[in-house]
Amino acid sequence: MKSYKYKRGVTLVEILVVVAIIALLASIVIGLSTRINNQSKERCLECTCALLECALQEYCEYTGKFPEQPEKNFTNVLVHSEYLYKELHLIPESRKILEKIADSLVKNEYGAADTPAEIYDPWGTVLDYRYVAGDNFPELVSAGPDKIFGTADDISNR
Ligand SMILES: [Ca+2]
Repeated sequence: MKSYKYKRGVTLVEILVVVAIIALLASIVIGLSTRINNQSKERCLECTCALLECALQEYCEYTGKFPEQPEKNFTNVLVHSEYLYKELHLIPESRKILEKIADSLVKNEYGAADTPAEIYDPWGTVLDYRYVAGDNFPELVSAGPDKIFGTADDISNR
C-alpha cells in the first residue's frame, strides 16, 4: 500500500520559490515601466528646451541680448524661472513660442496670481535658467528624475 501523505499540497519551500519568482518579475516590470516613463519625460524635456531656445533666439533678435538672470549664485531656481517666463512673455514672437509649451509645464504655483509663472520640467521641478553676460548661450537645467539639483541625473540643454 502506497502512502500519498507527502504528495498532496505544496511545501513551504515551494511557496517561497513561487513568491520569490513573482517578486522578481514584478520588480523587472516596475523597473522597465519606470525607465520607459523617464525616457518619455526626457523627450518631453528636450522638446520644451527646444521651444525655450527658439523663444530665447527670438528674444535675442528683438532686444540684441539674452535675458540676464537677476542673481548670479545659481541657487534661487524659482526666481530664475519666473524671470525667464516674464522676459520671454514681453516679446511678442517669444510669447507665441512660449504658448506652445504644454500647460502642465507652465504654472504659477508660487507668488500672487499676477506674478510671472514658472516653467517646470516633466518631473514637476522648476526648470533653472542660467545666463550671465559673456556666455555663448543660456543654459536650461532640469533637476532630472530625482528632483534634486546638483546630482548626476541633472539634464542641461548644453
Ligand atoms: Ca538631479
